[in-house]
Amino acid sequence: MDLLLLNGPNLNRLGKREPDVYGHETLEDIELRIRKLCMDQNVGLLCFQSNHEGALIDRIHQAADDGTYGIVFNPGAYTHTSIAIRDAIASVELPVVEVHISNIHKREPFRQQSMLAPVCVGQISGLGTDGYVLGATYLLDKMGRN
Ligand code: CA2
Repeated sequence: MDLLLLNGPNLNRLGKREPDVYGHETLEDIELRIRKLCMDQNVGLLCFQSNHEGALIDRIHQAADDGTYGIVFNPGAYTHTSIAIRDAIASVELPVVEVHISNIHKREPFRQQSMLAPVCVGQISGLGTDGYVLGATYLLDKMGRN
């Protein structure tokens, strides 16, 4: 069984701008870290990033049908706006961990609300890119307990 690392809009630009907010790592660096973590436990990692809401929704649906165990998901700005992504998560049985590099609760008021948190198993926010590692670790542990 695999985990899916899913990233939303603009996260393909990580490491290129705003290092004070999002750090220096690129998305490829993050994917490599999570891939190594999964490999140590003989679990595969699928990675997908899109700047398009519908593509993210299609990928969530695909994960439900292809035997993926769970999703580590940074939805980017769709976190704050997308009822469609919320409905997609609610429409699948998979555990989804919402991850934010920055602490969205310390930022502008429009970032402090997540449309998605109520349908995710949990939210990790403000721990930098380690949040992805912590989210994946949670799912790997949960997988081992099943
Ligand atoms: O803190 C996070 O991880 C966010 O999900 C990042 C999103 C933002 O809209 C959310 O409110 C919080 C933005 C990702 C934009 O990524 C950039 C990467 C490089 C340079 C500028 C932005």
